[in-house]
Amino acid sequence: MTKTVFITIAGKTNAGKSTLLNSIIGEKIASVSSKPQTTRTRITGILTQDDTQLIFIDTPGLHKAKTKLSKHMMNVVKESVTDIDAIIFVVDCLKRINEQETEMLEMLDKSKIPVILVLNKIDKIDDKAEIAKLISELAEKYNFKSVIPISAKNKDGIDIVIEEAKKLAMESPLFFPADMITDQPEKVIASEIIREKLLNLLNDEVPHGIAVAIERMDERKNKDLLDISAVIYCERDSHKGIIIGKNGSMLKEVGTKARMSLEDFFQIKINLKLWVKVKENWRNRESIIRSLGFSDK
Ligand SMILES: Nc1nc2c(ncn2[C@@H]2O[C@H](COP(=O)(O)OP(=O)(O)OP(=O)(O)O)[C@@H](O)[C@H]2O)c(=O)[nH]1
Ligand SMILES: [Mg+2]
Repeated sequence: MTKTVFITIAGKTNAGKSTLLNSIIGEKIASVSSKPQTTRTRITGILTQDDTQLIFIDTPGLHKAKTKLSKHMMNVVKESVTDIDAIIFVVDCLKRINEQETEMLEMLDKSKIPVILVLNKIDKIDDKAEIAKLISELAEKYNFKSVIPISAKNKDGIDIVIEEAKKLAMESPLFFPADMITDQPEKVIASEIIREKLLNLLNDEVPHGIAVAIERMDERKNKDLLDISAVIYCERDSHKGIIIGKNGSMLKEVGTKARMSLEDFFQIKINLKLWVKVKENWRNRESIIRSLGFSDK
């Protein structure tokens, strides 16, 4: 009989949840950046080993919601931690536990859902006693199924996370084909790859106001070529100028980096066309949030 388990990956923004998901799956399926609030929707990663299927759900990071988009993102988190078999709660071991994390840990403690605590970024700590201290501090307050120190970036401890996740699997038919790694539609993956490049290349407040919509994605007949056209939405004319850059240099760099990652993911030559448009204050406009696919409803 096969076994499955659904596990939500939750925690503060920038803790390394998406990096962890990518390391578990062994492929880049979730966008990663040093900027907070990188992940905006739930991203499913599927790992099937022998007769066990682990289904991980990466979520937007906990933060104080200031825009309507942020509120939708926090609703996605709330929905993703109920009706689930287990939670992996990721903590950045370099940072103090904040209010949002405490609130969620208390909520999970009451819910009786098994929680695996993952202390991430241990590669940045030389004094291992520090890690032990943090573990005992948290384990004293909350009830964890297990506590695992890892470095998601260096793929250190990932095998232990997978082993612990497997212990929670229950007899059931498989929900996805064994070779499937995500249920994200191809257009969503493509737009996330482009947005990730923008997050990594741009500074300050510009990246947070960006959304990417794929207008077209067609494979040319008889040619191994995929045409992708995407629109980059931003909130202001001045931001549009920054995204395009001097003589189009920034957009060109984004395009080149995105095309390379897209070709890597889709394993086909790609012809990428990018446009930049302004939609003022879109993160507070319900209809635009919905049309871009970020609504939690
Ligand atoms: N040194 C170090 N950096 C890490 C590690 N894991 C993640 N990072 C970095 O931390 C930053 C945030 O990583 P993400 O995976 O995007 O974090 P996240 O929790 O998904 O963030 P949100 O989607 O905003 O909630 C990136 O710059 C990563 O490269 C780690 O194990 N060690
Ligand atoms: Mg993320």
